[in-house]
Amino acid sequence: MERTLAILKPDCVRKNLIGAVIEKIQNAGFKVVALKLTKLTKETAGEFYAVHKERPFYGELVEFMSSGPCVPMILEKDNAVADFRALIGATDPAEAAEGTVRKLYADSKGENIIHGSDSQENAKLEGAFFFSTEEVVKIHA
Ligand code: 3AN
Repeated sequence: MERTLAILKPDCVRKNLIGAVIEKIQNAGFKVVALKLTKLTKETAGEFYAVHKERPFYGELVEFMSSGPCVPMILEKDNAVADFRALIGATDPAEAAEGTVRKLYADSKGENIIHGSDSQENAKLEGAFFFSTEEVVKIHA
């Protein structure tokens, strides 16, 4: 069983779409094994997106990700990383496939509703960024 780290971004929370997006995720076969509502500071958002530090949109991304509460989750499923990336769609909602979360709900490349880890290695690092070992359930009914 593989795991990935998802974040319902501040635009998702502001638009009252937490339930709708989680329903879609669960209907696609993902089990939620950790979940919280939290708010990143500019410092923690900057740390999370440190790999994008040199990108022109870094400042905007840090501002946005610290602009309101978000919902990080660890999700479990066979082939979780790739299957979740397929479920959320391309970074730019205009390019995202029909029926994907970003196509349905996102406004722009910057405010694109949801994050999904891009590799198993990053899924582990990102999961540990938000959750302690005790916060991840061991057995899921
Ligand atoms: P993804 O989230 O699809 O893996 P990345 O890793 O290329 O996309 O980018 C990380 C985040 O940076 C995206 N989720 C998006 O919020 C933001 N981002 C990416 N490209 C742009 C851009 N051109 N303008 C503004 N924000 C961007």
